[in-house]
Amino acid sequence: MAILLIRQDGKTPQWLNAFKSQASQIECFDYNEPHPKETITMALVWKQPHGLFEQYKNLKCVASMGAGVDFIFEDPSFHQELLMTRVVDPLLITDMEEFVTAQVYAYMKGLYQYHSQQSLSLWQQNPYLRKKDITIGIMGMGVLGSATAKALSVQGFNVLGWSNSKKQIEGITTYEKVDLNLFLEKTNVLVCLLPLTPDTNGILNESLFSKLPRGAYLIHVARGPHLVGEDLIQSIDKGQMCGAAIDVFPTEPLDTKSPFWGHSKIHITPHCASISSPESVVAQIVVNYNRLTSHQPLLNQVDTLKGY
Ligand code: NDP
Ligand code: OXD
Repeated sequence: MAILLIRQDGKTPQWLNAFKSQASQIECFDYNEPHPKETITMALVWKQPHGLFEQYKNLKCVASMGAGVDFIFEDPSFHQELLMTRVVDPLLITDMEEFVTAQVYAYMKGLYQYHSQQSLSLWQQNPYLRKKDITIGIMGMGVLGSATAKALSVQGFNVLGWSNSKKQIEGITTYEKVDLNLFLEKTNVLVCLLPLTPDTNGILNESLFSKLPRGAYLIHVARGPHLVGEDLIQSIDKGQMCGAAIDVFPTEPLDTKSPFWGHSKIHITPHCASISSPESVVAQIVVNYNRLTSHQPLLNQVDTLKGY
């Protein structure tokens, strides 16, 4: 029995080192190196090339290295007999809370505008917003959305949450799926923390933006395909949206020719809102590997019928 690590962005050595220091007894292989396919029972993946899983006849579980699992569902070689797990990790949660909070304050205080002014040596005070002027609406009130909502609420922000099923969270007004329009009409800073599924693909579009109060701001930290890029640019150009901070893109790295790069009201970060820490995450993978070996239920198992 062994674990196969499949990712192609050069970060595999960090993960292998974390296994070496925390569980040297577990055999782990890098997909990019020769490995005995018949020994593999768990695949630990991040944006794996599609079509590989069927080559591993003893594979039982595909574990995401992150919170999202969209790239596993999209792989035609993933089948219903395989188990799927994802990351639920305290560091991933606090990193996301902090990133979204930082973007909210940067927007409120107009910090991006001062950054542009600095490049022009322009000394100019601009009006800014206060907490009372902002209602933050979070789409997706799961592990990351709920924690981020609570972190903002504790700091005195007015926070709303929208999700498939209604949540009860002290201090936060929550809306269930059918009440999307009610949620949108009260939100002027929209945060997307939805999983990418067929139901949420393209959800951030012109029609949705038109239901927000005029001049709303978008903080998008979920997945690239949630957002219809041209719709955002048009909505900004018309003044319906006043700008956006975007961390995730349909193709990453973002193409150097993308109109987002040069847009003065769009602020880009390279999918860094919250990055899985191998040192922190490997511990739960080891627990799950041992559970898999002893036929016990897994932690953070994804309901493959639900799709996220
Ligand atoms: P969860 O699965 O815990 O939460 C998902 C939430 O979205 C749930 O509240 C769910 O509702 C809601 N939801 C799902 N589908 C719909 C829908 N069609 N309509 C309305 N609500 C819906 O996920 P996490 O919070 O752990 O992660 C969210 C996403 O964040 C990940 O999938 C990933 O894409 C992204 N991410 C981005 C990172 C970055 O660095 N930019 C880092 C980590 C994650 P319900 O509660 O009723 O099921
Ligand atoms: C994740 C991510 O899903 O980093 O964890 O986007």
